[in-house]
Amino acid sequence: VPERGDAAEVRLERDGHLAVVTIDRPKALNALSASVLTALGETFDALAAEGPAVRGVILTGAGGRAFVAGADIVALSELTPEQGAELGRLGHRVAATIESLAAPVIACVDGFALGGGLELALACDLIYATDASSFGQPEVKLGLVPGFGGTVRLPRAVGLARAKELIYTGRRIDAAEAVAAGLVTRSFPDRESLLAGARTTLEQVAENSASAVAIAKRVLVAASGTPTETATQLEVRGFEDAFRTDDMREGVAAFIEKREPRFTGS
Ligand code: CO8
Repeated sequence: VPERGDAAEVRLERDGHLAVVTIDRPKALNALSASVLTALGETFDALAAEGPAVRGVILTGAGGRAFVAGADIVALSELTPEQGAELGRLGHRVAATIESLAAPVIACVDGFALGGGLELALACDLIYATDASSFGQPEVKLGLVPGFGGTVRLPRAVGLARAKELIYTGRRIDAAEAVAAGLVTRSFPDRESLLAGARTTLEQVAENSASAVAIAKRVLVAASGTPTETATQLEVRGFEDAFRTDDMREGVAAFIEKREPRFTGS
């Protein structure tokens, strides 16, 4: 099993055509220091370099208590405003790396997903969680504001009013409320079933055309939050791109010939 990124804080394991990325800094509840963020970015860059060999990614936290309890507050205490902005930009680059990966990424939350931790989960395609998990944007309790996409992606996930309530109060919600709000897609009784559930979904995705899934992800990410006209143009371009793929010719031919398609991802 090859490892990339900083082995001390971010682990990468391969499981056939799936990958599991684990943030492993349990003593600080997997808090995001600059080095964790850099290692995460490098890990997702390495997965992107593997191209179609990677069909799905699980992102999770080690230690059994947290996905990620936010930015590293000790590190934040020493930053100038300019360094704070730099950290924010580093975080946004990591989010962009996750969103630009062709394969879908599922955040598997088992415990706290707070502040930058919730924002990291929001950069993934889906959030699955154990029942015992909790979610929140507690930045205002520290005199801070979300700095890693919380004001952008949380309203898209749960609607503007719910996002405002969560960001202004800083209150934590449990997995049941997060499912009801549309933030979490599925919840599970324990970590084992959580990871198994994410694997099942990613395997189901991997049965389909990799190029079609990649185009769908690209359009969904790019169109999110844009005006209808821009979004529909992006969709038409994606639809056109699908027509350029071998997989589209194969998929429709297989349907017409009443056989299973043999997708190559090209
Ligand atoms: N940063 C650094 N250390 C942390 C963090 C954190 N965010 N969270 C927990 N820890 C540490 C604790 O200090 C403690 O360390 P030690 O054992 O050395 O004292 C250890 O983890 C265990 O934590 P607790 O003892 O506090 O455990 P509890 O069960 O009592 O409480 C909580 C768990 C509720 C999760 C609590 O730890 C907590 O409130 N943590 C902070 C949560 C928070 O406020 N997060 C938001 C941070 S701000 C942010 O994320 C800004 C986002 C912008 C990012 C931009 C760049 C990408």
